[in-house]
Amino acid sequence: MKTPVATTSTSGLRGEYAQAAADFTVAQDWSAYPPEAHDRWRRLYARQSALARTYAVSTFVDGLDRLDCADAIPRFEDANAVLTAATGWQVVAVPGFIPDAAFFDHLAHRRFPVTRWLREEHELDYLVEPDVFHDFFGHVPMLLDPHVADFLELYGRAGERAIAMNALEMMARLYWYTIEFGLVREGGALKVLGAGIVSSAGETVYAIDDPEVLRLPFDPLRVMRTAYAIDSFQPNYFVLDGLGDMITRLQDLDFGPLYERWRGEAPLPAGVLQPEETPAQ
Ligand code: HBI
Ligand code: FE
Repeated sequence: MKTPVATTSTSGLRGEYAQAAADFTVAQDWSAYPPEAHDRWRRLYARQSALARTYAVSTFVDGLDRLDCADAIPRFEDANAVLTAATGWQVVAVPGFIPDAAFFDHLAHRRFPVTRWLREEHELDYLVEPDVFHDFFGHVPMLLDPHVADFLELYGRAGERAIAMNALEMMARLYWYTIEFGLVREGGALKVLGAGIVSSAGETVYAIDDPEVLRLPFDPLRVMRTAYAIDSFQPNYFVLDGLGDMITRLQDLDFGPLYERWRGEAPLPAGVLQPEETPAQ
């Protein structure tokens, strides 16, 4: 899944936007999925969950097991029973990619927007927009973790100010390089955290095993200053020391002065080690 930043129009996107409420939610309408869609989900799940057991952070694997969704596209109301008890999060169905302000408002209120439709058969390996497999399989298991739960709420609450300060790109990179494409150190090993990686067969192996790709220690300002690729595997990844790392490093950070100082500067190119930097171990 590759999300363009600062989308304000939903025209040209896949999904039934005409049916959506003002907050862009729709009914999941689970009974409308044809048997082929459930079968496609089952195959995607089998492939990606096997990879995740080797490559993903244990929090992801545990969360995935708790959601018990191997055999069919999950019913969001079933997931909500698990989520509410764990962290107070909910998922809400949306037609697809939604405008930034609506997206942030949902996150700020612990509602995670999950796209209703599933990719087609010819898109099993790659698609541009988020679908229910990326959104649910990739993101929802992590919502059961208290650190990720708090981080996403904080990110949602920070959205309005970032938009007002014309610094959305800087803030969006924090989401991109953690929630979507983050790596995390666990028991001395490098593991996948991000939903964009864990929902992709090719990138899961690449992000962890490729000896050439640049992996840098997570640093909020470095992340906010780094461009990202939306149409290829990432040229660099950032490595957290643990899931608590992202929230503890951000909760007391005043983004305002950072936006003021850096929003007008060209971003650092992805994949380039800067002077004085050392890659993550
Ligand atoms: N909408 N459904 C959906 N999923 C996203 O990941 C998403 C979005 N709207 C805006 C958005 N992401 C990003 O532009 C923000 O995180 C900056
Ligand atoms: Fe995503």
